[in-house]
Amino acid sequence: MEQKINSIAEEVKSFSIASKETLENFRLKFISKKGMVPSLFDELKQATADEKKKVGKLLNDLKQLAEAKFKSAQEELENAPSETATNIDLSLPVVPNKLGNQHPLSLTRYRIVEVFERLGFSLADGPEIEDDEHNFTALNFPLNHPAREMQDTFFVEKNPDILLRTHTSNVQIRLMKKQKPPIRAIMPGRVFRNEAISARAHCFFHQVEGLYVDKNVGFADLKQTLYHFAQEMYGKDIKIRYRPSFFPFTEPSAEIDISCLICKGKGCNICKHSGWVEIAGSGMVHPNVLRNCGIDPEEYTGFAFGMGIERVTQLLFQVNDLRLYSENDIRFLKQFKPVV
Ligand code: 2U9
Repeated sequence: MEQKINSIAEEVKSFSIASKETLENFRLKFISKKGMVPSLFDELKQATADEKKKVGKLLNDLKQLAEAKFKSAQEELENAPSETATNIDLSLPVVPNKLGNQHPLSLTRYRIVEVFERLGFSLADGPEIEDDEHNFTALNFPLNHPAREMQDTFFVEKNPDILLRTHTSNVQIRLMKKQKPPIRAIMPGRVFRNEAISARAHCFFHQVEGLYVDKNVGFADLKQTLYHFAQEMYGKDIKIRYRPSFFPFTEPSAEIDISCLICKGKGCNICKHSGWVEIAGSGMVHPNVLRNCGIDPEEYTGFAFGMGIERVTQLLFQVNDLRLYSENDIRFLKQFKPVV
């Protein structure tokens, strides 16, 4: 029996416990009721008194050895980090989260809105599907104006005409019909023109228009407001000029040019060697338009302006093809930094 106890003691010592599963196997094999150690105690009961004296101590030592090994392995396994945690390689570089990007047109719109909000302009919004009255008639468009033709505007219904608005001026009309001056607001929004798509034209684009109606509003207010806008947008060194123009809804009217940002006015391909690029249109609100909205032109005057957000963005970021704005190509979109 002595030999048997020694050989089981060797087996206990060399038994490798690396997991909860092998710990349980160890318990079953050596210390459970039917395990090797309790069976040796049963055997000992049949031994002679001499033999009991001789191997009793050896057997107790074996029992303590097996139980101590079980206890320490159990504690070690309980305190060990979980298997999944140990499999993580902390030296690997992180996979960066792919953050979205603000669209360049949104970036420009936020910048434009910010400049005018600081001047006390509020934001106004209106429908993209509009009737003839708010898109054309109230704006003093003559009946034979080309914008009223099928090939220039998208008509949803004819007689009475329902169409996709060709400018955000419908919002000014709605505002003036609803609200008494003073009115000082800007209208950003999407507009539609029935045009073949190319690098320089699209069937939809985005505008910011503005309106200031009050007593004693004059052309000097228009000039200074838009000069301030150009400086805020393109820097203090920018030069601005007003060219006489015609729009049915303003009188007098002027196109607004800024000095070319690429060649600083010297002349290049972008400005077609003129040193100037067009950024907006403007004018004093036509008395007929004020009257159409229930505002007395003898009491109130106002200025209005309109600009294409695509155009302002093109000059800010040198985007040379209008189609890029709506193609959703991530390589184009991710070049523009979000405004924080
Ligand atoms: C009301 C009265 C007047 C808005 C104006 C322009 C001149 C203009 C163009 C710029 C480039 C449109 O995006 S674009 O193609 N706009 O030139 N817009 S004055 O005048 C108004 C608007 C509403 C009631």
